[in-house]
Amino acid sequence: MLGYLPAAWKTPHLKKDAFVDPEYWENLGKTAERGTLDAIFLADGPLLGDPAYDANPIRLEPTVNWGHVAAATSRVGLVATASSTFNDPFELAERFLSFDHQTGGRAAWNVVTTRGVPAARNFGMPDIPFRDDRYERANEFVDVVRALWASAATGRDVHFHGGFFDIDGRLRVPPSKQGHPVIFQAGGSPQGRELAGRAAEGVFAAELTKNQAIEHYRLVKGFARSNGRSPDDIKILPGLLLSLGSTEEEARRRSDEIHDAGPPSYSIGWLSQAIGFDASKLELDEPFPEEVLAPIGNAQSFLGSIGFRESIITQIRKTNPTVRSYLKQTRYTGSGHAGFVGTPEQLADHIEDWFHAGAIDGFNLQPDRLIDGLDVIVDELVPILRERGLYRHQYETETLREHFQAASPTPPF
Ligand SMILES: Cc1cc2nc3c(=O)[nH]c(=O)nc-3n(C[C@H](O)[C@H](O)[C@@H](O)COP(=O)(O)O)c2cc1C
Repeated sequence: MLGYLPAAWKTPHLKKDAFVDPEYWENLGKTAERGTLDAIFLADGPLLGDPAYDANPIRLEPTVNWGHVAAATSRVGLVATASSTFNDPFELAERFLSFDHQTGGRAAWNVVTTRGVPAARNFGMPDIPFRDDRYERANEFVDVVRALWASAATGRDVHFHGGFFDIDGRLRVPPSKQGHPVIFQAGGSPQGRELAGRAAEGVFAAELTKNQAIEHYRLVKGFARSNGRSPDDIKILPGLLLSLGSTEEEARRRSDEIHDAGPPSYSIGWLSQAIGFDASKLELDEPFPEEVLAPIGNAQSFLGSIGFRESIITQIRKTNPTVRSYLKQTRYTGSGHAGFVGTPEQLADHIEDWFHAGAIDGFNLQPDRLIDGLDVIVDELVPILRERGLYRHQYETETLREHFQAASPTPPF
């Protein structure tokens, strides 16, 4: 991950092997820690991304990658994504609890069900299972993992017999400093929201507008309540794609420069997979045809993320732009994830506004290019938030669960 704009890799400031360079990652971790950020986050999937739109296809497995950063830091949380469709719960429970020890109680597991046929082909499956099936497995998977983590504390074996998994036994790994890793969830379909409300302590979401975010927030907190949880036990953090500058013009110029360094296929390719339609076939100077915007006939077999698709279609319907102007506009508004282009001061206003509107508990900030974008967050945004009394001046706690004020360490079983 070199940045959230796909052409971020084009900068001469980066070494060619930054993707896998321990020093690059350690520096990012140290910078985040200098800003007393709660955590840093890695999305992932067990497949090689399509280079037509994914410019960050080369990567190390996240828990291994965070190993370098864990050793170079002592407070910042480390969130690693792992799929419930293409892992085994016993193996994952053990791997993540070990990772939590290695980080001194700063680890989180982001549960995803994974889209993308190439992932299925890596596991001997001809196709990705339907969304309902993936989420059914995900729910059971999370139950098994939590039961195994709880059994590490009680010392009693788990006896679990479900539709997907059978386990009689327990882990070798003892409980960690924060009990067990914090659980995140990413996926904005109704099934994803339900899973989040039931089991997650952090939610990574794709919400383009404040109203969409308020609705998502209300729904997920509602699911938490109906599962007997306190809504405060689950923190909702939509992505926010950032280009920052000392003036708005400078920030726009930076976004334009990074975009223009890459081929147009990056934005068209991303849009195609996100909406489930080959956008290269669309007339650039025409509005999007109704067949593209209409609800998907078979949501079950739609391969992309419903969360991303819904937020993009809502955005297009609002202004009915031509394809060309939509692609241009998304440079500043984001696509899927909301975008923000402006000054750190304006960003602080934006964060405050969404927070007070009940749309977010925080943002998963996504700098256009990490190597110089993360410093601006730490050195310019964070001091403004501190001045306004909205952000910590130093870490007051040690574990991610404590930074995050997430749910109690050992959920009851
Ligand atoms: C904000 C957000 C982030 C996501 N991150 C990942 C990821 O890192 N890896 C992955 O395999 N899927 C990721 N997904 C997709 C879902 O977990 C899942 O793979 C998808 O098919 C179901 O998403 P849905 O519930 O939005 O339909 C993400 C989805 C959203 C909305």
